[in-house]
Amino acid sequence: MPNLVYVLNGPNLNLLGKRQPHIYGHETLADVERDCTALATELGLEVRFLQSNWEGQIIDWIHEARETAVGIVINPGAFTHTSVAIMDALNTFEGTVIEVHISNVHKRESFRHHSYMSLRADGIIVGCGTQGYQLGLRRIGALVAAA
Ligand code: DHK
Repeated sequence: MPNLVYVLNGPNLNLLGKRQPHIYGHETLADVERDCTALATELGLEVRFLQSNWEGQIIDWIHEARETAVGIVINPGAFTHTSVAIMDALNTFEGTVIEVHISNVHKRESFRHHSYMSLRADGIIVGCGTQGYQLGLRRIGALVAAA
């Protein structure tokens, strides 16, 4: 049974490709899911790719991942900068957590410079576009292979 990785996406990422493409690019979330699924197969991982605009839903998925997954790749969208509750949920997860941001948040408004997620994340990928998700999967794949 392949090692399961949750790829979690927060608010507004359902509009990827349409939303501020000069910042977030032209790829849709469906494109990202397709690429992650293909890469996961190559790495011997299985991906559960999810998006919600609701904080509680993301927390419930993290709780689900506690029971089943070796890693979480998470782009919490704006919850990155506000959600102690998502950080607390991630702190209950014992596998690898990789935080991804499509844009380089450090080149943007100062309120985007702080991340509650980074207090838990094992790795952080910022400003690599949607490729960041694949980099996150590769990192988890490497850790699983080395274990
Ligand atoms: C996505 C968002 O929706 C923003 O709220 C974050 C992040 C940045 C991203 O770059 O993927 O500030």
